[in-house]
Amino acid sequence: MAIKLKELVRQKELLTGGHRLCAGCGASVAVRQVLHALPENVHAVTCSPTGCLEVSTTIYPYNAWRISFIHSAFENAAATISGVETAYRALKKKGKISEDFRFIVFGGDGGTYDIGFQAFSGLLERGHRAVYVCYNNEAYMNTGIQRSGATQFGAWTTTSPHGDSSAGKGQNRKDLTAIAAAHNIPYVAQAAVHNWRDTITKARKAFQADGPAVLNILAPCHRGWRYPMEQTIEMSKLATQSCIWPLYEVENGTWRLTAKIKEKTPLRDYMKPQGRFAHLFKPGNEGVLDLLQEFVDEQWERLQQQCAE
Ligand SMILES: Cc1ncc(C[n+]2csc(CCOP(=O)(O)OP(=O)(O)O)c2C)c(N)n1
Ligand code: SF4
Repeated sequence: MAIKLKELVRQKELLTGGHRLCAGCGASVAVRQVLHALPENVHAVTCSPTGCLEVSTTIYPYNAWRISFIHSAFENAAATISGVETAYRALKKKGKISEDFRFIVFGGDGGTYDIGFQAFSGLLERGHRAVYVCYNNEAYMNTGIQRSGATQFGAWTTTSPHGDSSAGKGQNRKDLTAIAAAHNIPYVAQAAVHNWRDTITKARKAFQADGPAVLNILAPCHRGWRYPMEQTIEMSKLATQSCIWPLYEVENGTWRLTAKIKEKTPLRDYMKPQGRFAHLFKPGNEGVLDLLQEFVDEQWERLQQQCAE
């Protein structure tokens, strides 16, 4: 079914205004896009581990969610939603519940790539019917911008500082989307907040999947990436154009690019406006930039091959 902006604007927002996320935060955009894809007449239960999204939307006694919300510890949101989904299935089987429910996790990259990784993998392996959404801002933002497994090589964070003996983060990021796909689940996709139509289409597929689904959504953070707050959508777009964050999906094992790249732009165009990479443009650090470009080129080549097979 085609997605019409005219209809979307009439839908009730399930994450309301009045939360305390920064103006220009990519995470709230990602969440609203996903929730716009919820089928009509279903109830939704979401669970969020600690992170900017969770702490800023649930400050007691206020709550910005119009769907059921469970707070969980940083490491076990996926385990929590697994338990709830199992209870739901048991109650449905006994005839004690007849309504249709969907179960969602919204986790940051710290809570997904690193600390919640075992619970995330367990949910996928056990086959729970739940949608796991990683709003990915490539660092632990809520506690002051520490590097995560999603942080790019060479990026400045408070735990990957640059100086005489370091040029920022020393490791390439983990490829979580591919790791999720390796669980052979019905649906996995990589999305980004600038392309709302693509994200909502993917979220609809995720909600329809008869088993686990994963959405890894790039959600830029101006505090941590150090760009002017009104440029979040532009940063997301540049990430896709430079192929550091290509948009694709893996549906029942079939890989497919969902946004064509007419001409791959140099990574420098994406990095230059971001303070977290500013040191890489200083004399002596050119090699780091080249290594990151090499990594991105290799990954992009591999992805194109996977999508062509
Ligand atoms: C087990 C555990 N370790 C550390 C913390 C402290 N902590 C709270 S939020 C957070 C960062 C979350 O990062 P991420 O999941 O990437 O979400 P973001 O803040 O970027 O939205 C940390 C380290 C915690 N709550 N629990
Ligand atoms: S610090 Fe970043 S992730 Fe956290 S609320 Fe602000 S913009 Fe969003």
